[in-house]
Amino acid sequence: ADATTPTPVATVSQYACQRQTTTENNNKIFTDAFEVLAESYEFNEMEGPCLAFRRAASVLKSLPWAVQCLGATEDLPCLGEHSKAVMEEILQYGRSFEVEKILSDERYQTLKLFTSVFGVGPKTGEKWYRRGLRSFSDILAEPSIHLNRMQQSGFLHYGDISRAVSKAEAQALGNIIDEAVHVITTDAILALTGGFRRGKEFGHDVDFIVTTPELGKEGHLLTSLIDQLEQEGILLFCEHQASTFDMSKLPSHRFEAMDHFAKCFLILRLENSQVVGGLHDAEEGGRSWRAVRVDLVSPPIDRYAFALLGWTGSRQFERDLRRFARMERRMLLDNHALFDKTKKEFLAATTEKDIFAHLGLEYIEPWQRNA
Ligand code: DGT
Ligand code: MG
Repeated sequence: ADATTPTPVATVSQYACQRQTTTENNNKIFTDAFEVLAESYEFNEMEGPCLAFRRAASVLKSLPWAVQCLGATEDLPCLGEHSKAVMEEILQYGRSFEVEKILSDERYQTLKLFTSVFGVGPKTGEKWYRRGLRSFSDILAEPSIHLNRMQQSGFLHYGDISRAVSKAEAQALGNIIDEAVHVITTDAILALTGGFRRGKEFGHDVDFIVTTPELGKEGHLLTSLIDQLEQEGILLFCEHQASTFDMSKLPSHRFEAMDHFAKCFLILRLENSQVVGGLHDAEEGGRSWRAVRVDLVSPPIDRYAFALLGWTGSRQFERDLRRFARMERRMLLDNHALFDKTKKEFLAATTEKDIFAHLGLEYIEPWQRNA
């Protein structure tokens, strides 16, 4: 080769949907620090810096190498001055003093604790903090606090559902739900989605899509499935949200808004004997089961590809898919549809590959979406 030809350096895209990100993270020391900063900004309702740190973390997660000096980050997108200053501290001292300050901050610690309860978001956490509450016993001893059903279950099953769910446990739940849904309809479609579809070893919950090939039957399917799980005696908690889906609406601009499909947020009872390789921590305590958080979403079959893509995540991957569609293609994407603003028409898709193709993106496998 000609010695004067510069070696082409693969440039890293600013969009997670143009990067391949496996579960292997070579830059965890930096991304853990960025996640603390992002969360702290989130607790302070500073969306801009929060997203900036999430984007920076996502870029570092995609690298097949570990950053060993700041010079190596020169050509990387989404790393601002603040991110680089934190990285420099970590490179020099092995830790970030700014991050350590946040971790020892009472407000951060309390909001982190409160929002770790199922059904408690940053708003409620903040409200409790402002009332001077600092611990679970403070909350439970305060007579004027009304906990909703979800929060009551969150406290009741706190130990179990704050412990990570393993892949084997996710598979066991998949078998249980698969069996239950096929009692209702033989042609039911069940798909594992969320972090476990991306190949993660552990998760905070297990996410499934459940539907039927017959358009319109999916609403009744979810309620029947809940009845079936109840009859089996494994339904510990269920919050069902009926569908508010309306195809006449354009895709939503707001990412954080929930989608409009019928869905339910569950806590299920999983017997150790149902898990391959069985034994987990709880059994040592003399228990033969654990509680697990499960989300079921039930889109109409013609929305299946969009729902699958939207629920597979990661959240950062989803954010960037939408941002890419809007900024680079003048298209609107959400969990329901893809709309071309130039052609003023919806673009149909039966597979995830169809959606990537409409967007002019190289297909990214689920296990490469851990952005
Ligand atoms: P984890 O924490 O181990 O369960 O990890 P994931 O990636 O399974 O996260 P999860 O279960 O919270 O959500 C799975 C995907 O579903 C997520 O990447 C995007 C989608 N999703 C879940 N909740 C929402 C939501 O409130 N809004 C939107 N737009 N998407 C959501
Ligand atoms: Mg999940």
